[in-house]
Amino acid sequence: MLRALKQSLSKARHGVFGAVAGALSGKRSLSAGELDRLEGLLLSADVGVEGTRRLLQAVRQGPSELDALERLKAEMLAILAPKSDYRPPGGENGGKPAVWLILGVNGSGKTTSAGKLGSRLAGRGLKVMMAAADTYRAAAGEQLAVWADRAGAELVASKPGADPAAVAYDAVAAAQARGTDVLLVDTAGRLHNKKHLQDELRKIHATIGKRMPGAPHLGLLVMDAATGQSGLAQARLFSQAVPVDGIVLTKLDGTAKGGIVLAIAQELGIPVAWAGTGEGAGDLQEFDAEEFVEGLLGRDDAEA
Ligand SMILES: Nc1nc2c(ncn2[C@@H]2O[C@H](COP(=O)(O)OP(=O)(O)OP(=O)(O)O)[C@@H](O)[C@H]2O)c(=O)[nH]1
Ligand SMILES: [Mg+2]
Repeated sequence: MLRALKQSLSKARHGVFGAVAGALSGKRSLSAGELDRLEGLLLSADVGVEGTRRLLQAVRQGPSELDALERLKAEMLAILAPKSDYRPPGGENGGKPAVWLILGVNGSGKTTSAGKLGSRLAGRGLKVMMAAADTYRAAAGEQLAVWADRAGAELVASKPGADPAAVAYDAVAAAQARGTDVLLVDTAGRLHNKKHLQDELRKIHATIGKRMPGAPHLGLLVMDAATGQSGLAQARLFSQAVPVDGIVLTKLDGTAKGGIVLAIAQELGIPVAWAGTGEGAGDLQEFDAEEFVEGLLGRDDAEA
């Protein structure tokens, strides 16, 4: 049986990365024309300029005992490996609650990812609370309530238009009072403009820290895998406002590209912690670099 992450990468494996694998497999060296074509494929897969340059270099000059595809895979792992196996702190690390701030542009999958994370943490026996600090969109709170219910997590609701920093503050107080292990704070991704968004996130971050020094303990940026190169700009925008410790890369099941993971690792050094692979509560995988590279460039076991 295919592992879940690899399975979810089926579209990417059959898309541009399938073309890459086909072009490199079994070859010891590539002609100038083949290298140009590879460059185009990698750029179109969202690997980014720096990542593409690094991969091309490895394909050209990597160890001669490896074929071109093996050299590419090894270099992809070298880009990802220092950033993988990242395990964020859970509520088990002493100070309760662990406060996780969920960030990202609108529609990236924040609320869904908060729900999946809540289910997963609750499944480990942790006491989870979710806070609806997205007060911008009227339906946001209801959507989070459904996820909290599904996860068996407590919910701190809010009214549309309420001050999200105040909601977050109250949620930390409630979590402290109730012995919550992990508090997940869902935020809004769309505001009037970038500065407003950054200012509001800074305020939420600072207000949480006022109630609980040292919190939030984790900033998770939720990013749609199909976002492409503007994902880098998004990550920079959020990082300028608050600390971003890890990325939840969503909708990997829907992308025919997937190279953005390499661009993020290469250019920003932010680890991808989880991958969203569908809309269900269980569709969240811990990111594993080897499984990811196999998922993009490996054989399709199911058809083998
Ligand atoms: N296929 C797939 N769909 C996903 C995944 N994650 C989220 N979605 C879908 O993406 C859409 C947007 O997800 P939300 O969680 O509402 O996104 P959001 O970032 O909270 O959006 P706003 O609150 O409007 O900023 C929903 O239809 C989700 O079901 C995923 O990993 N795979
Ligand atoms: Mg949302």
